[in-house]
Amino acid sequence: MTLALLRSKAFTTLLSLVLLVDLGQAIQETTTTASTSKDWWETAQFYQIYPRSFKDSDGDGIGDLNGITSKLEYLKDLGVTAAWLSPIFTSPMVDFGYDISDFFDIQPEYGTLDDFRNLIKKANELGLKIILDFVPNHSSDENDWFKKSVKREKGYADYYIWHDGKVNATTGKREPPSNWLQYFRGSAWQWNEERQQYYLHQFAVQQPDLNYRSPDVVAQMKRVLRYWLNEGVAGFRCDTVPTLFEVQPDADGQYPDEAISGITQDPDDRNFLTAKYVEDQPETIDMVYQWRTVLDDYQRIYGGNSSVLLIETYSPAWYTMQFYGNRSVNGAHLPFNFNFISVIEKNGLSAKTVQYSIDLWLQNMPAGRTPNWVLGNHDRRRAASRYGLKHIDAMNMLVMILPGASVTYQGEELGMTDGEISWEDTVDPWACNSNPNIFEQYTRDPERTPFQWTSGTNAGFTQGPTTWLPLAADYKTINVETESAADHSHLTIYKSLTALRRSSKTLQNGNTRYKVLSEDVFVVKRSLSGAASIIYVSNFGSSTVTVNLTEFDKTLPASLGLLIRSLDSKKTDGVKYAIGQLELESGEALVFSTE
Ligand SMILES: *[C@@H]1O[C@H](CO)[C@@H](O)[C@H](O)[C@H]1NC(C)=O
Ligand SMILES: *[C@@H]1O[C@H](CO)[C@@H](O)[C@H](O)[C@H]1NC(C)=O
Ligand SMILES: *[C@@H]1O[C@H](CO)[C@@H](O)[C@H](O)[C@H]1NC(C)=O
Ligand SMILES: CC(=O)N[C@H]1CO[C@H](CO)[C@@H](O)[C@@H]1O
Ligand SMILES: [Ca+2]
Ligand SMILES: [Ca+2]
Repeated sequence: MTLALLRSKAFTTLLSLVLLVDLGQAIQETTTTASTSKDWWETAQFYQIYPRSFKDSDGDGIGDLNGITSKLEYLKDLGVTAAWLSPIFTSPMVDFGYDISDFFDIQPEYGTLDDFRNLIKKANELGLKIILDFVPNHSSDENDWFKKSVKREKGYADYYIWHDGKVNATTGKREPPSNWLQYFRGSAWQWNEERQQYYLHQFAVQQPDLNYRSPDVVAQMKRVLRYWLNEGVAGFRCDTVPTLFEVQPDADGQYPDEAISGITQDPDDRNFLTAKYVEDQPETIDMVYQWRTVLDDYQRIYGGNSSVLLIETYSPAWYTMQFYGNRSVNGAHLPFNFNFISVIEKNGLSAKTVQYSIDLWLQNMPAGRTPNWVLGNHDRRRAASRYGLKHIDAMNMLVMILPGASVTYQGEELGMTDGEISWEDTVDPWACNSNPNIFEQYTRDPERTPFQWTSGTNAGFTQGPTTWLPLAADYKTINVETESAADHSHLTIYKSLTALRRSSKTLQNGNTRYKVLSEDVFVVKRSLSGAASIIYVSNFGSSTVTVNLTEFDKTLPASLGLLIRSLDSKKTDGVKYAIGQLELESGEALVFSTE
């Protein structure tokens, strides 16, 4: 789905090429800068909150800010560094907050500005950072800017991308300016009766694209950033960045048509066409550099910690890596790395696809930048459903053992799986714009079901009688209450990992080596001179195997102390295991120390 599918052809071609060469034989080694003074975000665990589904405080069945505030202690206890909140701004909720009608205020059903200030205050007290979603590509059609633009009011006439369209020589009828398609199915152009022009919307009809070729828009969006920095946020996660700019019209004022991609036969599906003219334009990279300057200037003037820019992009590496900046300019701190989602979705989970996903990032990343690892978000089926519940610990371990920052989508720490949502209960516009036969291909509702706090009524998400989406079926066993009480659970494993990441200089600053060891087994070693090494080993296959870890690294001691083990592992924490003949069951994942 989404942008990744569009790229999937490129990915598959690349991947099959690489897999022909047996990567399993090669040991990949990365030397990270052994600097001991890393900034907070360079080793951070980010945690994504989908506010609508996190915690309801007033019984209306919809999550809200006071709900989040009441659960900040949970995040502290979990050991994460910063939480990023999906949009909380005023919105008609056509795309559940990604259609913003006022970038400077809070959606009433989520709370008020005072509630937000209270949330920030409590987070500061706990030493947690709060990051907001910045949705720069479009606003809601109910935004005052759009209403003024429709009326061609002074200063707003060019805020959006307007066009007269074309006249069909045969029929004499007006047609859209180009064949471009929106993400949520159908034309990306919508006729506006009042202004007598088409406007561009790369997402829903109610999400008109802002015109970044207008200096007023550029200035306005920087104002948005400064406004929330003033409210004490620690940075922004920028939504759907590659769609920011489109190609400029030609000398006659016309936009070029996209070619047919050959990926799907469905002419309403965005993937029916290429996205050469509507994504990955060079101007977009420069705009991100400009936003970074806004953040850096703010810190220079007002002091305090650095605030971060996290970028959402499913674009190919050659484009994505430019967001980091170049030799003379800083860009985003972390362009999100979705390889563990995209590559594995396309090619399945195996030691080789894990290795390939890591290579694809580390081998393309510019020198001196910080890697990051993402397992999921509110647009993708839940990690435990995609990888299989038995591999969720292995994947949570992986993203925290690898160098750099990691990102957790709410519920991944519990092993939450997708909910089953009928067509009748479906609310996601992407699915609703399709039909009862194919909606499951598009719907993003299953990964947005309410967070599971307890095994009680409505999973403790709300005191009220209803929830905005039905609960996932597994809430009686997969929830915070049950997993906290257990000696060993996905949650306790997750907490051990964040604790290790915080305490281990090796994980923060060490070198990284990794290898496919036998068909199904993947191993990572982090090492730092003068400190214990950390070894991660995981069996992604379906049968028990015995491996010899000295084949991977001859300098390892004959036995290693077990620090953390996956849920079903029958080994014992704290015990030393001989690594010459280490038996690993299917799905077993272990974290060892050389001490
Ligand atoms: C003009 O309209 C006709 C009839 O609907 C259609 O077949 C043709 O493709 C259109 N031409 C262009 C250039 O879109
Ligand atoms: C870096 O990016 C800036 C801003 O886009 C550009 O002006 C400059 O030429 C680039 N420098 C290099 C070395 O690529
Ligand atoms: C900066 O971040 C650190 C680590 O999270 C925190 O302890 C400190 O209070 C922050 N300083 C300011 C000025 O916010
Ligand atoms: C992961 C993510 O944030 N996806 C969002 C990308 O942008 C569109 C439009 O704003 C949203 O619908 C997605 O949820
Ligand atoms: Ca509520
Ligand atoms: Ca755009």
